[in-house]
Amino acid sequence: MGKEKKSGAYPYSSGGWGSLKAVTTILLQEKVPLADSQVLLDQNQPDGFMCVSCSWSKPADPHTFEFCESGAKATAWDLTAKRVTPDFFEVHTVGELSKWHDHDLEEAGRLTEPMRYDPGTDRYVPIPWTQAFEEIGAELRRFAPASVVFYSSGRASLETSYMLQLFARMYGTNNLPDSSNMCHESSSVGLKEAIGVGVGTIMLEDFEKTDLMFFFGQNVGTNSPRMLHQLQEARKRGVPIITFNPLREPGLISFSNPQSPVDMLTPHDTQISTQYHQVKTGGDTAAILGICKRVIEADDRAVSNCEPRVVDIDFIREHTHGYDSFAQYARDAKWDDIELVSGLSRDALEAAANEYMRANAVMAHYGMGLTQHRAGVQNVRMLVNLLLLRGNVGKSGAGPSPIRGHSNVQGQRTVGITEKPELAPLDQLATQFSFEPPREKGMNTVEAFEALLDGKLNAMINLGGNLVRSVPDRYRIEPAWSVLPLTVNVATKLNRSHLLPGERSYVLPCLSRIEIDRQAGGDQAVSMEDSTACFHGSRGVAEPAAPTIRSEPFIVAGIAKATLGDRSTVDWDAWRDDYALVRAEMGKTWPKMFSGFETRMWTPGGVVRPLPARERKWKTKSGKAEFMVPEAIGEDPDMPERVPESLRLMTLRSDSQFNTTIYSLDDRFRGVKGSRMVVLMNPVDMKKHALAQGDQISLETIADDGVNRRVDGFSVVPFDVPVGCIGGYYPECNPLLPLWHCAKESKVPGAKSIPVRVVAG
Ligand SMILES: Nc1nc2c(c(=O)[nH]1)N[C@H]1C(S)=C(S)[C@@H](COP(=O)(O)OP(=O)(O)OC[C@H]3O[C@@H](n4cnc5c(=O)[nH]c(N)nc54)[C@H](O)[C@@H]3O)O[C@H]1N2
Ligand SMILES: Nc1nc2c(c(=O)[nH]1)N[C@H]1C(S)=C(S)[C@@H](COP(=O)(O)OP(=O)(O)OC[C@H]3O[C@@H](n4cnc5c(=O)[nH]c(N)nc54)[C@H](O)[C@@H]3O)O[C@H]1N2
Ligand SMILES: [Mo]
Repeated sequence: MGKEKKSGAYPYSSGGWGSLKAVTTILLQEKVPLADSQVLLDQNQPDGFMCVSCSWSKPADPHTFEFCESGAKATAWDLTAKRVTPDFFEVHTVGELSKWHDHDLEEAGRLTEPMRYDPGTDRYVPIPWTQAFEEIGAELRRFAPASVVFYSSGRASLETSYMLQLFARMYGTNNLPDSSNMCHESSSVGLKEAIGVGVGTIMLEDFEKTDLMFFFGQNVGTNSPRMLHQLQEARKRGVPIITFNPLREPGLISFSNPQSPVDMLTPHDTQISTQYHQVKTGGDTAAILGICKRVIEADDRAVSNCEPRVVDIDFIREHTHGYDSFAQYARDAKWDDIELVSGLSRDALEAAANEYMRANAVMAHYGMGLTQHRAGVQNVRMLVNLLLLRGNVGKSGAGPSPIRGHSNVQGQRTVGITEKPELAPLDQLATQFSFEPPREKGMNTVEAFEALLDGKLNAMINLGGNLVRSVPDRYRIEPAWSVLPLTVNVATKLNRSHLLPGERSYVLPCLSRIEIDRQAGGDQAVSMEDSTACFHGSRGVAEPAAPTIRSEPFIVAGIAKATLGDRSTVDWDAWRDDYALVRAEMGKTWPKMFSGFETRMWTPGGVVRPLPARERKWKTKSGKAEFMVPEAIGEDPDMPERVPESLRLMTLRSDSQFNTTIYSLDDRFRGVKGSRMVVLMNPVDMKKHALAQGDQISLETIADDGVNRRVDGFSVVPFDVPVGCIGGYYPECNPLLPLWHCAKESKVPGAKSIPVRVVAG
């Protein structure tokens, strides 16, 4: 493991010299002035700003350089010296910009002024802020609230999100989808059912106490690299890490810490994963079942031999429900089925189980490899089954650990961004603000786009995001989006979604969190929640990209006031000027979480959010932690196993992108250069399809809904990926992903298992 060179794979560990070079390259590419590059030193420091990239936890005692390559790239992207001013739009019509590559659109620089689309000239033209608010307010008043969707993309602060949800509800709708609907909603649903909280229970200190970690479908080296610090520390203590991933991701194999001179100068990288299992995409439920089966059968033997139990029977009796049926299901499961679906041998799974049985405190980290499947919720529940067997929830050093995506995606939900009325404190909001909130369920992201396709939407108000790229079924979505009566995009950079203007379209430039937020009430700070359910304050340090840019709270308050007028009891202007007033209201809505937050938000290491499951209090239906019996281990109802040429396409992120933001066309870790239009394929599948490296192919979705989904222009790259599974990039592959191919319970699109076939290029 570690250094061997695989076909097409990056031969070096993640971090290290390559990482430093990549940071320097992007600082130069974005022409970030030297003074601003110093800003990196403030990243994730107790008094500085929280990184805009991932949501990984911020330690109380941070490293001097508490940033990583991905965070540095995201920061440089925001601090760029390039600007998209009104002059830019005078030169370029929307029709012309539509032909630009996604990378070039964002690379053009930071948006500086509010703009409205002018169909006469096919250009965006500048418009004063107050006029933009008035016009948007007047439009919104015309529409039925149920036909308007308020999307948030996961970066906006707790304060902005609280304001947005209140505005939407005062306006009359629970249509508050967010990026987690495409991301960890399978966790929000699955963990809530299983342990009574929809978030992970581990904290940073658990890394010091754990004695085994699982990693399922999360690419730590690229997507949450600061976490490598904790992994490395744990590995130094000899803690094993068992990884399940179809690809051998360099960041999960070994790591050299670019901030540790010893690591940089010695040839010995730390090995990260001690076992690496290349599970088939969609094979996780089967793989975990195999591990559980081994544990339960070992326990059965212990019982008959009067030896100490292997499962934590006291915990199971006192704290769980449904063990017997699950145990019986696991005993009855056939190894042949488990091996076929997981693509892993019984020996391999038993080796993982043996390690698990030796460990007293086990964490299970996971990401999109589990959640973005038709059976995404089941995958999550299955992982909890495994943890429950040996009491690995609500114990130090142990617990489920969904690694969240966007830097405040978890927090947005905490403060009421949800389409599910039962998850929002509606009665409290009703009394606190003297209004009657809507009680009917709103739309999540997939439902919102179904409504869009059905012609039922009048407006999309987007707080960040680039939905025409990030949602499934792009070729069906785009025409529907471009005839919407109203789109409002609050954004830092120009993106594809702005270039399909409907009847009326506004692009409103907002500050990045990195920038100083000056309001009438003084410089403002905001707050967010990380992946381990801790809240942190964040204060911008860089000069704003332009004086005409406004903060997100300013923009939300402006639209809310213009839309609601006298209907609202909120003094939106006062909130706009002083965010402490918003935090005070959050404290009234959720006293346990946010009372005294104004000072507590600066607690080093963050304010710990109270989670009953951490204390083994289970807010579930039965009042206990729930075992689950899977419906089927052959996971995917859309996967036509009968079609011999079918392949499972997983859509991946490279190290040079943040979701739809493409920093460059390279994927350094996977050794792909200069193009993202590639298909990573096992040489066995290449042979079966008579393909050679570099051959041009198209992919076509296998579905019987009468829609032809096809993307052309891929080139084939031989890769160490399980037979029958192929990899492509997100968002380029999104036209292949049907909107309905999503998890039943969470509606998370099945982006890691799209049934496709190869067609001639
Ligand atoms: N630099 C950077 N950082 C990011 C982001 C970014 O785009 N760039 N995005 C942010 C966001 S919003 C999110 S949600 C997170 C995403 O971070 P991750 O959760 O890591 O998501 P992905 O990169 O989509 O895929 C994760 C891994 O799943 C594996 N995989 C695919 N299918 C399966 C499967 O069926 N089973 C298993 N076990 N593994 C599978 C893939 O090989 C890949 O290594 O990262 C966040 N951080
Ligand atoms: N096929 C496939 N599809 C996927 C995924 C996948 O793995 N495969 N992953 C899914 C996941 S996990 C997610 S989270 C979604 C993400 O999808 P989206 O929510 O659409 O998110 P982004 O691509 O992060 O949005 C990028 C835009 O956000 C704006 N922006 C950046 N910073 C800020 C800010 O501070 N404030 C505001 N207001 N705007 C800002 C910029 O203008 C930028 O162009 O995509 C999902 N789609
Ligand atoms: Mo995400």
